[in-house]
Amino acid sequence: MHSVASEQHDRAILVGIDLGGHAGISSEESLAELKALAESAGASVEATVSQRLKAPDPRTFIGRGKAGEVGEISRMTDANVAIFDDALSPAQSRNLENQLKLRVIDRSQLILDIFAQRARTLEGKLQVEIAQLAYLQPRLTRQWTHLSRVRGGAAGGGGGVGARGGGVGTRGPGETQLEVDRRRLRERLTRLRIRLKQVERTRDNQRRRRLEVPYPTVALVGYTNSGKSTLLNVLTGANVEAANRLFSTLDPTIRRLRLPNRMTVMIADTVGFIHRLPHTLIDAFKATLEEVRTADLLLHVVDASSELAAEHMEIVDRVLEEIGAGATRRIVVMNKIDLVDHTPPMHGGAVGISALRSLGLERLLDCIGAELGITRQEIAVTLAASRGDLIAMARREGEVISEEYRDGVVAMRARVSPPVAGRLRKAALAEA
Ligand SMILES: Nc1nc2c(ncn2[C@@H]2O[C@H](COP(=O)(O)OP(=O)(O)OP(=O)(O)O)[C@@H](O)[C@H]2O)c(=O)[nH]1
Ligand SMILES: [Mg+2]
Repeated sequence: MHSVASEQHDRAILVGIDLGGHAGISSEESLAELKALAESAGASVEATVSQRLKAPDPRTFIGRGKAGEVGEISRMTDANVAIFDDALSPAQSRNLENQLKLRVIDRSQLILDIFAQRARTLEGKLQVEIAQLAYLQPRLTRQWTHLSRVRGGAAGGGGGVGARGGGVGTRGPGETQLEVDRRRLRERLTRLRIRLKQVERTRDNQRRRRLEVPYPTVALVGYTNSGKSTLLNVLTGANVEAANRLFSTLDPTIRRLRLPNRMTVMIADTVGFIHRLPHTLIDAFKATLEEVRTADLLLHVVDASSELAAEHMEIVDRVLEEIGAGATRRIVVMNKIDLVDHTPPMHGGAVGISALRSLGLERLLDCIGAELGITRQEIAVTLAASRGDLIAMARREGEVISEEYRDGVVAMRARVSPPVAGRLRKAALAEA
């Protein structure tokens, strides 16, 4: 799939509208975020245009006069792409491209483009391409001739959509170029989805094997750029790229972490969330986000130095709800406290840390231990005395209350995490 804003250095003009009077992130703040997104994609921002409107224009999104102004500015600044902060309808993008004589993309396409640049694993690449094609599907119209241009043919000339000659055996009689493009896109989507299913099955098996190692899992979640990867690195010595740009991390990384209370957990870094995350992306990434959905505990990492911390938290909560992790227990981690001179508001047992300066980490680890400790359960099982491995595991990962050996068996009472309890029960000769 083509990358929309990355091949060469793009010069962008940003366009947003202000509908006025809604809570949450203002249009100005949203445009500032769009600028960070554009720069994260490798474009330079030449100008930003905003218009106050009661409602978007159904034909050109911004008013027609404003569109003329955007065209003027783009010529003056030599911009080659206009990036709109809001979702454009297929017709709006088309009309704008015709009028502005510029490539026109919207926020969703920009985010998809960043994801396309960052995807490293096969699974990530498949997910991104599926999201891009799903986005393109309803936009594939006669005027949208990208696919046909690639093959060097223009889709039907003037007026009607003409059937093209030639290509015997590749298309039926009378099938138009547009229909061919649509069919190809559908077929490619189907192929990609089948391939992704296969890749996911492998990953699922890996996860199941990992879960046989009975460690509770903790997932780092949060707004993009809040410091999740930095925290994973400082806690586990992992080597995940952490950078001051949006969506550094795409593919999940999982590491083992030993807590001060001797509990071992698996901790997973995940993709960041953002204001108006494209839906095709959430859908495509459902499987990757499985790490979040199946976690025993979420660490919601917040950039406490951001003026929009509260709005970001709300957006993260909403996405968690949407992917089915709304009910999972969580610790709110106020990160980057080295940048705030006042203590950030610590509602509901939040923990303040600086991942970069290693501040507050012991307390965070204690909180993780305490939260997961709550889920420890007391079990009484009889094991074959030869299962020294399991007895050692119970001692290592939990608290053994009593052990009694007789006649080649051991009766044990212990307080352990649910996965350890499951393992012990599976191997038990009897349960009290
Ligand atoms: N001052 C300060 N900067 C921090 C702290 N933690 C992280 N950062 C910086 O914040 C930026 C983003 O950090 P990352 O760890 O990449 O953030 P992330 O949440 O993984 O971001 P995505 O993967 O893009 O979602 C980097 O420049 C970090 O150095 C902190 O405690 N204090
Ligand atoms: Mg990251």
